[in-house]
Amino acid sequence: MSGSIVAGVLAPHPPHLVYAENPPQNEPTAECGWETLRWGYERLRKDLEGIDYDTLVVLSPHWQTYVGTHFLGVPHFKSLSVDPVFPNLFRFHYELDVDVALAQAICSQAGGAGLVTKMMENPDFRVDYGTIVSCHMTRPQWDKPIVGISSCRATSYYSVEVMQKQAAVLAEATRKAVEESGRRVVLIASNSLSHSHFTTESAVPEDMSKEHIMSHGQHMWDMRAIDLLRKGKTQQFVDEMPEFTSQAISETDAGAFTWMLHALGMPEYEAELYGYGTVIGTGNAVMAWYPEGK
Ligand code: 2X7
Ligand code: FE2
Repeated sequence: MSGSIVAGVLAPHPPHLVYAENPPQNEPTAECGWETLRWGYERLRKDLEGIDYDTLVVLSPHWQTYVGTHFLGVPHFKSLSVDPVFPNLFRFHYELDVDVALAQAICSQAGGAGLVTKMMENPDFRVDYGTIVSCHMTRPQWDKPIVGISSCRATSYYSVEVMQKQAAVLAEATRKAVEESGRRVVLIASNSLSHSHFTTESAVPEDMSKEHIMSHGQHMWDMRAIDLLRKGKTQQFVDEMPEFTSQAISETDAGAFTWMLHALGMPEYEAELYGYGTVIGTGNAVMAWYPEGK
């Protein structure tokens, strides 16, 4: 039977969200914090409970590969992930399975379509915190295998326009490989929206009296993005992506969001918004698209 993409999720990865959840895998503990986003993720998880799927396919801005797009290619990873900027918040003992067959299939489809690709087969590789946080917040049971895809930084090398063209090719390769695999998959775009952030942290990181958006301009850009996506104007959002990315210093520069929206077929139906909130000044939305309905 032909496989399908059963959902696409915009799943931001500030490590603060895992910190505030206090899962047993994370060493630091928090009193509270960032509830609107965490409650949003909770509602997302409830909706995903009603959907049958095999694998999570995630593209993360914090796995940065400067020669081509790489794919996790080892069946099992176990290690400690420490956030380089927030080691006080995120020291997470992870253990995860990889759907290597699907990763290989996407890798070779993308390679055949002209992208530079590589399977990452080093068993001692440390999986990046973006992948871990988005997957944990979406599926904290860690009972589904993942496909991990890197960000090849085409925006930094070239431009948002080049990044978008490559992301569209990767999306088509993903869709074809998923269909041929027979898998039912959930795609995850792991990124914040506006991404300019404070450079100092308050004494109590989860002190929500100190949390707010970096600037009014950033808020306006985030609201425009969410409004377009909630109205099903996905193509318009993607067309505006170069301006959005530069004006909101957005983490959409990584290509994850463009990749996912293309793989979903540029939805004309409304996105589900589960929550919006700021983390150390950045703007973050938890959203989902359900091509087959919920
Ligand atoms: O990686 C991140 C992020 N994207 C946003 C906010 C805070 C920390 O880490
Ligand atoms: Fe990030």
